[in-house]
Amino acid sequence: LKRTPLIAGNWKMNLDHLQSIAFVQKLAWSLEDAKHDFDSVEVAIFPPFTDLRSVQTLVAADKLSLAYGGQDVSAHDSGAYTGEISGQFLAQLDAKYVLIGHSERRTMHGESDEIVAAKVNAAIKHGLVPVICVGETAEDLEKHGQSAVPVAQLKVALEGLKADADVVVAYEPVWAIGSGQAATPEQAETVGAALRAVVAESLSADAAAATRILYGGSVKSGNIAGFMREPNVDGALVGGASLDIAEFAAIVRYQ
Ligand code: G2H
Repeated sequence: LKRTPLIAGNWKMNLDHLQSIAFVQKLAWSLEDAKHDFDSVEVAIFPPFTDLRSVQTLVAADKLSLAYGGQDVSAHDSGAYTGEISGQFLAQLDAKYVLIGHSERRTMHGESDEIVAAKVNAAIKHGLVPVICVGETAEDLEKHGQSAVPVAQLKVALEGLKADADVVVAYEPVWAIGSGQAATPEQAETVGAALRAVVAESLSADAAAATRILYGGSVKSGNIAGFMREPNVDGALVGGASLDIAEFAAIVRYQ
């Protein structure tokens, strides 16, 4: 079964409104100029919530082959949840994906595995594809080895989902995020294979074959090809390097 690789840019709280709209337009032109085949590599961006409406307008007006999504979603549908964004609102903006459980949410906003699982359910309920982020800290790595924590996190995140649930998994070792010190392709492959086994066990063999497992953590144009050669790495979640158009376009065109 062929899995279309996904290269995703997580802007975090970078790029203000003017920068982000110009960025989307220039990225689209750059990929068009390079005759990028969007059927062979899907491209997605995760701008701040406040830019999703503008991105939607631009993508629709110019018929861009660019997917986008939120960087987080509420576990609730609607109601008195000040500051939260419902999956329904994201779906209304034609968002396809949503990041869930990024390590910055887990560590800085106290998101437990259970909260992540509730958000995954909410995303699926509203027709979004959750990009479930998992990964071990340097301390976890030392104490438990590399796969144990991401495997445990993913098991909780997938609990109770249907056998054919459409999810993306992003393996992001916390020690590699924004540090310039990426994991090796071999490390990403080892954990990627372990995560695929969790999808098989928790959902189904078919879901495991279809699910894209991304690597994230200091990905750049110089190291993307090595990751993409691994059978259990189906793309990348790119932070810092997604903020530069030429660099991000080079990552998308890694082949
Ligand atoms: C990990 C990654 C994007 P960076 O957070 O999600 O960021 O590529 O800057 O390490």
